[in-house]
Amino acid sequence: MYGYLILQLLSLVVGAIALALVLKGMLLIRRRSEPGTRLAIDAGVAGLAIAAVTYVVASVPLPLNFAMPPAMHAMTMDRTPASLPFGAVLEFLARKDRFEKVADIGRDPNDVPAPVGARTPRTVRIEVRAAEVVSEVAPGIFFNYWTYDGQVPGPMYRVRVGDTVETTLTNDPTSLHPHNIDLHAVTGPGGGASLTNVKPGETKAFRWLAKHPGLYEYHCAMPNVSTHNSHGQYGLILVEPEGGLAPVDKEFYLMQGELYAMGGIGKKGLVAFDTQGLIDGNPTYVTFNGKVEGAPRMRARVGDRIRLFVGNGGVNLVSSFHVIGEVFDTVYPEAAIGEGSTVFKNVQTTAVLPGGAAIVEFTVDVPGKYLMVDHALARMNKGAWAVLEVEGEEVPAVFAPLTSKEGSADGDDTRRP
Ligand SMILES: [Cu+2]
Repeated sequence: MYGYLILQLLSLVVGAIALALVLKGMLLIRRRSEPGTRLAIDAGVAGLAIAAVTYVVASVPLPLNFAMPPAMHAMTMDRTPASLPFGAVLEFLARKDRFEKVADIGRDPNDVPAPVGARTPRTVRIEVRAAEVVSEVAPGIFFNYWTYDGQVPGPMYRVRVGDTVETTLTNDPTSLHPHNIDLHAVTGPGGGASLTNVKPGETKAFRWLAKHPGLYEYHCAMPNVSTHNSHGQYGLILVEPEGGLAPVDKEFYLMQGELYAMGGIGKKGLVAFDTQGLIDGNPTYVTFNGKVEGAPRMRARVGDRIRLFVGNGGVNLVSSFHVIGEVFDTVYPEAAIGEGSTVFKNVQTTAVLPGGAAIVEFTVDVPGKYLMVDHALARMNKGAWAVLEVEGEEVPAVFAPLTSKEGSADGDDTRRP
C-alpha cells in the first residue's frame, strides 16, 4: 500500500542530493580548486535521472477506464480504450473521407410518427442504421457524430402495449466502431444490446414484447457506453397504452443531449471529443436535437393543444425542462403512462433524467415566441434552447401590455391585503 508513496519520497530525496552534488561540483569547477569534481557532477546528473524516472514510475495512474467492468474497456475496433482522444483524432483524420457529411444533424422536432390509437396488438418492425457522420454543432463547428439513421436524436418510434417488435440494427460499413441498441422499453438483458452488437457492415435483429406503456429512451450501449451516447446515439420510443393517448393538435419530439468537444465552446473547425470533459460531467454544448438551434422549427396556432415528447440522452445532466411563458397543464412525470400512473397538473418545470423522458401538454393561448429551455439557465449559453412559434390573433384578456391610462382603478394590490 505504501510502496508508491515511499518510492515517490525516495525519488525526491535522491533528486535533492543529486542536485546538491551537481551544484557543488559546478561551484568547484568554477573555482578550479578540486580535482575529481567532474565525477561528482556525473554522479549527480545520473542521480537526477534516476530520481526523475522513479518519480514518474511511482506516479503513473491506472487507465481512466479502471472504474468500469472489465468487459466494457474496449471502445474501438482495435480495442484501444476510449480514453485516447488524440489517438482517435489521428485515426479519424486518416479515414476522414469515408464519413457521410450530413447537412443538418438536428432531427426535425415535427418528425413524430402518427398515433397508433385503438388497433389491436400485432408484430411491428423497426429497422435502424448506426452511422458515424460529420455535421455542424453550430455554423463552422464540425463534430464527428455517431447516430441512428444519420441524425440526432435517432428516429422516434411508436408502438402499442402488447405489440411484438422485431428490431433490426445495421452498422453502416463506413463506421469505425461497433454499435448496438439498448431500448429501455425492452425487458431482457441489456435491453437488446447483447443481441445487437454489430461490427461495421453487420446486421443483427431481435424480437421483444412491448409489455409496459411509456415513453422510453433507446441508446447505444457499446462500451464505452457514455462515449457512444455523448456522440449522439440516443432516441425515444413511445409504447402507447391500450386505446392510445388523447388526441392533441401538435406533437413535437425533443431530446436534450450533451456534446464534449476539445478546445472549449465556440472552437471552430473539426473539434475532437473531450474525454476528460465527459468524465468530469462538464459538457461543452448542451443541445436540443443535436445542435445549437438555427431557425425555429416548431410552429402552432393560438388555441392549439401541444404535446411534447421530451427525452434526455445525457449522459451527465438532469434537465430542468421549462417552456418560458407557458405552464404545463399536464405532466406525465418520468413519462409514466398507463393504468395506475399519476399525472401532475399546472407545472412550471419538470425534471427529465439522463436516460429518461417526460411527456408534457399545454395549450397555447397567446401568439409569440416560446423558448424551451433547461432552466439550469447557464446551459442556454451552451445551446440548451429551442423555439416554438405561435401564430394567431392576440388575446388581450390573457396577455396584453398595460398603459397607465388603462390601469384598473379598483384592482387589488396583492401586497396590501
Ligand atoms: Cu455506438
